[in-house]
Amino acid sequence: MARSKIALIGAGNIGGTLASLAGIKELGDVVLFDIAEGLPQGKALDIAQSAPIEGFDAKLKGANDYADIADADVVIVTAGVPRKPGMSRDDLVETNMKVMNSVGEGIKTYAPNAFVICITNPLDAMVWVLREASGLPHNKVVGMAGVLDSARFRHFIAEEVKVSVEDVRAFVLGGHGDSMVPMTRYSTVAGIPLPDLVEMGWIDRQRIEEIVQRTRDGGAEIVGLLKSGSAFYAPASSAIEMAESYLKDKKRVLPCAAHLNGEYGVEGLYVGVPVVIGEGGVERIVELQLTEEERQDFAQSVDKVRGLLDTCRKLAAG
Ligand code: A3D
Repeated sequence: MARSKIALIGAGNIGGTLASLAGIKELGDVVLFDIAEGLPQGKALDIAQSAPIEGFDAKLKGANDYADIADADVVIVTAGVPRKPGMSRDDLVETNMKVMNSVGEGIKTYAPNAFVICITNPLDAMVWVLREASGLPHNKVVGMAGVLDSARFRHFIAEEVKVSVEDVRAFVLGGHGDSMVPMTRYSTVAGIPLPDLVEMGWIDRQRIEEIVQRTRDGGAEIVGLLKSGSAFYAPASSAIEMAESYLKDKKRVLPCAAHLNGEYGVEGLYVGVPVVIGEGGVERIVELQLTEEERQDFAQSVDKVRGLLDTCRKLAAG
């Protein structure tokens, strides 16, 4: 049986980490594409040389021509520019929108049957632009953000209550980062919801609020520390978890930026919600009952995404 083919558009910090993880997890053969000449070729060769030590079989190829992504099963997009200290994700709109248009064309021509995961920021708007440019069905184009936001939340909670990260589950809705809506009543430690842990005296409400805020600011905290570029290890792990669920038809329930068609009362936008990812791409959108407070937070988050899309449409109109 032929191996799956994974195309990574953008061979920067996240792209290189994605290639390494895809190899180590033996998800398939990898093509790293970038407009920068030499960069994808160099990273592909370097990672291929880690294979004998890590013990994986995968072909790795660097490319500057979209023809090399032909018939990819999965495409993960990180092409564009990341944030610098002091910048918001929204400051990237103009540059990254142009990049999404060219990447979308490449996917439309060479990999129209792929499952496409967008990581480029500002995520909820860029995944929309990429879908439009590629013309792929909405269920085959999805954005990575919720897995990362919930991983950050899980890490902080696990540290706070001193248990394994494996036993902490978190649930987030809404746009990426600043407008994320953490669903604390559905976030658990070994199945015990956080509000119950408050009752049990493991953590207090104030501390949960602080952790929620640190999670919202999680990307900026790392940008501030790195001083050039943004987070890349956890974002890459997050997208690989989504790709794996598709390739192995695992039907994981993961928070992703998915296209809503009336769910949660939202029409025609990409927003972070829990979805089931399997061989059909986004196979199901999980629609939760929200409390009044959660509904308001979610509506605010959706408004932010809508505002960003309006900016994109204005820019597109010139
Ligand atoms: P970086 O290391 O700069 O890599 C981006 C790569 O894209 C570079 O190698 C560029 O040469 C390449 N590139 C630029 N334009 C094009 C183009 N037209 N076609 C193909 N390649 C191109 O950035 P990174 O890997 O750290 O981050 C990539 C993106 O992910 C940025 O937009 C970040 O803001 C975003 N990001 C998103 C999250 C989310 O959770 C959504 C987290 C972290 C980073």
